[in-house]
Amino acid sequence: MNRTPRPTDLRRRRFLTRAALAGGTLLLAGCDRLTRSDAMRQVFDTGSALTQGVQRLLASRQALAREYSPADIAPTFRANGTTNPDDATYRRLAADGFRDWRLTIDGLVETPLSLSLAELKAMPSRTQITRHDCVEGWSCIGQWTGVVLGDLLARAGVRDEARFVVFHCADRYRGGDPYYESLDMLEAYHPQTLLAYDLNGADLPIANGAPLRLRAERQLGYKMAKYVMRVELVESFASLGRGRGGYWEDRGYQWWAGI
Ligand SMILES: Nc1nc2c(c(=O)[nH]1)N[C@H]1C(S)=C(S)[C@@H](COP(=O)(O)O)O[C@H]1N2
Ligand SMILES: [Mo]
Repeated sequence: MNRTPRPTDLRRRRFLTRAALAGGTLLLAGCDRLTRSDAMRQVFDTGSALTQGVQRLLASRQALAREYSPADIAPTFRANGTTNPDDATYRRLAADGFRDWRLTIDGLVETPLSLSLAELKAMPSRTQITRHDCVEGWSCIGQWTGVVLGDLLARAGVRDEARFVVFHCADRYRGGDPYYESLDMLEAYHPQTLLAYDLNGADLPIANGAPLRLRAERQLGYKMAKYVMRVELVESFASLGRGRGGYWEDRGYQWWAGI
């Protein structure tokens, strides 16, 4: 049934087109965190009337990162950034093979969780062979196994106000500020976003983030927090670190690091 669009419909349609175009352009340019996340939020707020452009934008954010074959795996996976946290608690946990280590999931969740490595390993897992790209200009292919972050979030029950997932790490980069990172909810629920405990079929080495590190396969390396101790659901990251959503973001890197 056809009807003449009301002015509000037209305005809304124009807005959606603009939002989609803005999002699309930014996706290609791979930048501007604020405009981009605002556009995404407004797109969701407008609810059911999604235009084709918006649907295309959403589809590209759901796309899978390329997965490789076992023959492509690098003989040794390069380590970068912190390779051995000197935090006393971390050292004590590592000395004991992380038997007493626990992952905390808290913040804007229905049920805060505290899970041991054994409990994480008992959950359904996913294995993927992907390429890690570091802004410093190197990449490395490795096989990762871990818990799908979305499964953990579902277990904790994410509250409606939550907009970002923050990863708190055990290390202070070069003895300075604590390393942390954050993802938006779309990236957090992406099927290839894992908390990994296994690299190339063996326990994750300390150099690569033992006992648990983030894999967000469509993002640059600095987003993939190693030595994750706590996953916190927040509405805003303004009060964390210097307020830009991550250790390197606080020092000028883009928050949106999609590749
Ligand atoms: N906790 C923590 N996570 C971190 C870093 C770090 O220094 N500390 N470095 C980041 C950077 S820049 C990269 S490229 C990858 C390196 O991961 P890898 O050591 O497994 O290669 O970890 C990221 N996650
Ligand atoms: Mo990096």
